[in-house]
Amino acid sequence: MKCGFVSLVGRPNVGKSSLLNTILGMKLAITSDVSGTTRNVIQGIYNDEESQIIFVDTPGIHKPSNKLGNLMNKKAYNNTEGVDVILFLVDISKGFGKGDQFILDKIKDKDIPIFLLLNKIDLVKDKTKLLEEIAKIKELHDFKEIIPISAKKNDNIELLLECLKKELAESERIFSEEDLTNVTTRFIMAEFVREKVLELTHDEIPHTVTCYVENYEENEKVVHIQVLIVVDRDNIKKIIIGKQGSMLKEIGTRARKDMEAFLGKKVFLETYVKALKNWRDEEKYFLELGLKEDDE
Ligand SMILES: Nc1nc2c(ncn2[C@@H]2O[C@H](COP(=O)(O)OP(=O)(O)OP(=O)(O)O)[C@@H](O)[C@H]2O)c(=O)[nH]1
Ligand SMILES: [Mg+2]
Repeated sequence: MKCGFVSLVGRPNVGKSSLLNTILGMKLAITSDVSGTTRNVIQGIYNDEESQIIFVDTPGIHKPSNKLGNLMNKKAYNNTEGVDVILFLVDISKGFGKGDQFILDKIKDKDIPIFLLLNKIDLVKDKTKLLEEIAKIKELHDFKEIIPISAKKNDNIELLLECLKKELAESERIFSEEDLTNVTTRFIMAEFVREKVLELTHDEIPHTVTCYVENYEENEKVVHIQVLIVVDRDNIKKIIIGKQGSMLKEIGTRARKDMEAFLGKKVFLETYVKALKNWRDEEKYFLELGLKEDDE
């Protein structure tokens, strides 16, 4: 049995969480076309007959503009320590940029094999240009593997898993086969709501929305879930609620579908929004995001 830890790192929006979901064959981590979607480190445990691979999804590494950004970068770097392989993702439809180089410089001397994953190849029409780009990137580091993939279209994911297994050591399973992740179901439910907020409001609202499950009651057939959406300004609250509550209703409808797919049960979801001034400055904000404990 081949087992080990593999972390996913890269700039925001390159497709780390999408890749995690594709590998697991289910939606565990939320994704969006807005940068900075992932805030927490999320482990997803992949099992097959011959392996167990613990994939560690991390926040995109970026130029931080506030305390939250700093903490997110730190989380991402911390999770490149002690792993067996680093998957370094690049959005190849955009090419290899300064931000990618910055991350490579931080991880390349760690004595951990790095796989360079050129994601979003489905968007690359000019294959000659792609080959030229690969030739250039090859010179930057002695990557263990360079694999063009599409997390969205499931291209080369089998190949990636085969290559990973070659790098991992023989051992017993580390977690039981029923274990799926390190995060709680409540956390995942709150994330589903946050994803819909990002999806539906786009650039109208900043990334400072936080969602909590305030109440979670489950019986054999149904789950009742109450989610609080916290923002720091009244005008953002208004946007999220929408005309006569229409936006909030749509957020709820979409999130409920994901919840039902995940839980395999009928879900009654209630969502409401609160604006709390200075929310982002509060200690509690960082604590609740789970970003504090091992960052000291
Ligand atoms: N066309 C295409 N789009 C992709 C692919 N992989 C991811 N995306 C899209 O890219 C966007 C960002 O994906 P995420 O998985 O959220 O990216 P991330 O790297 O986790 O981003 P952060 O959490 O912000 O660091 C989403 O809109 C995805 O649907 C791909 O292979 N092809
Ligand atoms: Mg992500």
